[in-house]
Amino acid sequence: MKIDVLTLFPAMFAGPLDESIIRRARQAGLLELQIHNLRDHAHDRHKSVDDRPFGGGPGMLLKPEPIFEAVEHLAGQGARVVLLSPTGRQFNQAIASELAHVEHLILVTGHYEGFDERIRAHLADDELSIGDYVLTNGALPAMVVIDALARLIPGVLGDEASALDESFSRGLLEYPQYTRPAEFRGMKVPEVLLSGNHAEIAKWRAHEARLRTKQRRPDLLG
Ligand code: 4FN
Repeated sequence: MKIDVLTLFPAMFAGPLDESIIRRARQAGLLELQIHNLRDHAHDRHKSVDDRPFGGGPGMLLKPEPIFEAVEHLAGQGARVVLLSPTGRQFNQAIASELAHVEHLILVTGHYEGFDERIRAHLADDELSIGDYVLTNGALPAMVVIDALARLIPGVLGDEASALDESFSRGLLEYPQYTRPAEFRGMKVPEVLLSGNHAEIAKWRAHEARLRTKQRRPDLLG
């Protein structure tokens, strides 16, 4: 999978995407990730990428020309152009699974007050938000999306972590888990988990997962 990111803050991407599983995916060639500075696509000698909104009002908007040209420069046939923006549909595991099949993704991140509307209307194929809070720019959302997609690329995860997908695809939160010691400061591990009775353990876990989901995230049960 190839992912291009357009941002005004390429340096923000340096640490998080060079660690752990993402790093291995990149080294193995399973994930081809390129971060592009939007400012490199500005025309004028001041390298301006933003301008004031028509009609007045506070703040600045990202101009259409640099973003259109950057995307056209990167997009071959069939690249999916995704805008990260609070106006987007909320990113979730189902969207991650769907996007993980895309061959070439271009993520466009915002700054200032946002984008000229023509970018949204005529350039983007899709618009995603990672949640409802005010951010300074779209770099962290882009990294969240990249992280969620990367681990779904076949070959990126070992068997252990893949198991997590099975539990999530059942749509429930995790059941409580314990490791040694069996008693810590008077706090005991539930007896059933020490019993060796695998059928009882599976039953207990299924019950706890459902209970916890119902109590804490009823929205996941639909
Ligand atoms: N944010 C809200 C309402 C109005 C504006 C914002 C906001 C960065 C360029 C967008 C934020 C959150 C999740 C991108 C927020 C995301 C962004 C995201 C984002 C600078 C303009 C801005 C009602 C959601 C609180 C700033 C609500 N997922 N504007 O944050 O890019 O992807």
